[in-house]
Amino acid sequence: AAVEYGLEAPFDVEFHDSIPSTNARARDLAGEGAADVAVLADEQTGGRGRLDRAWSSPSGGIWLSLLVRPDVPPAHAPAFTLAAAVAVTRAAREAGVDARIKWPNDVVVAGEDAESDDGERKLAGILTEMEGEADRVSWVVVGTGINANLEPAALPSEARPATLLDEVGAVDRRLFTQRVVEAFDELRADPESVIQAWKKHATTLGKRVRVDTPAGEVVGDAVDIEFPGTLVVDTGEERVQVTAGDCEHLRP
Ligand code: BT5
Repeated sequence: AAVEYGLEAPFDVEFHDSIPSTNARARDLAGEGAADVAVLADEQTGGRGRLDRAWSSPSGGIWLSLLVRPDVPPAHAPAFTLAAAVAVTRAAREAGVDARIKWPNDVVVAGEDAESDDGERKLAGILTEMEGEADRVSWVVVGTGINANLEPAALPSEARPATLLDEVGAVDRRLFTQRVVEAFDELRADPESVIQAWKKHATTLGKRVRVDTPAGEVVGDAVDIEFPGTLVVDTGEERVQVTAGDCEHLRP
């Protein structure tokens, strides 16, 4: 079923009932010179996560890609992932969900045992893609997948998914998306403010973590986050700055 989105400015909206991937569509639009477009779909048939993983996107979710052309160097792109995570977390908390941010790109709902990630379930994930020169990005596409009006059973169980439907009942997807886009728009105007906002809702800080990074595994205490989205892990011997990777919360 199609949904009337009609988002308010500053993003033009392109809505699809079904599309392979809103990120792929936003990248095409970037190639055509577009800016400040929100691509939305009710269903994606080829949704992607990081490292080309599949992202399950049945009808009823909020599959959203924001195409922006910020005046920043490519190294600042992680701040946009963080901004989207904060935006989704705020909207979910307003809707009554105890959402928190798991570094770097997950919005999760806490489980019974809030001290470890046992039972933490993934409500949303973010995939940021970009193109640009050394000193300035040409475009950034911030893809955000939010499990909205879906049953968790419609998603892969090994992914331990959470959905808004299951947590608080069906949401008005147009309004929810509007809140996410507004918050993102506010945060992107001041990327350095994102870090403070992120810390407020982070579940990773203070936890013992194992991070699988391109340079190897880092195990220690997640002690801080630094602009543009670097996780600082205290291994007991040194403080390691991790810019990318998959993070697992360990029991203390
Ligand atoms: C992400 O990747 O979490 C980024 C997901 C981005 C999706 C959006 S939807 C709109 C836009 N268009 C796209 O094509 N993509 C973006 P990653 O951290 O790599 O997590 C991927 C893993 O999450 C998978 O390997 C599964 O285990 C799990 N997963 C797949 N679908 C899920 C879902 N709907 N909910 C929760 N977990 C899921």
